[in-house]
Amino acid sequence: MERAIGVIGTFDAIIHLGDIERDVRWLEKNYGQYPIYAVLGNNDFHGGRPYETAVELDGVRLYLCHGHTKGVRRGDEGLIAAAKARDCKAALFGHTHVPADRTEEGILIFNPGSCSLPRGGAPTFGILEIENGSCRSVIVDWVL
Ligand SMILES: [Mn+2]
Repeated sequence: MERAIGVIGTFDAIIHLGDIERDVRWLEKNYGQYPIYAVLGNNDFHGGRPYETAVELDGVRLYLCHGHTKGVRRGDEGLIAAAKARDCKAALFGHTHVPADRTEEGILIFNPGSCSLPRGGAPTFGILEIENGSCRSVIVDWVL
């Protein structure tokens, strides 16, 4: 995370999509001046955060979940339904550790992958550039 944040440089908020374990405490300690949005994953047992939520950033509503309760290994249907139910333009998830950046039924399906435990490729993270109600998504990969 520290390397990813260094690569990004400037940003307005941090989103962590679950299996947060100690990560969010580290983020809050080191980057507590930024808004940090985080959801619990299937390996989080301490509570204190929701399993899913929606946030609105500069006019774009984002649905956030870890993905294990939405069947993300089988397909996008659960994500699309949950995002639509919350009037969101994008569904952000983790769990698979495999990056995704595609649009289905008008919903951005976005998984940043993993910057520490990638599966099947290089470490990755995601950037969303949100401005005036529009959202541009990028997956960044790099070799450690
Ligand atoms: Mn998981």
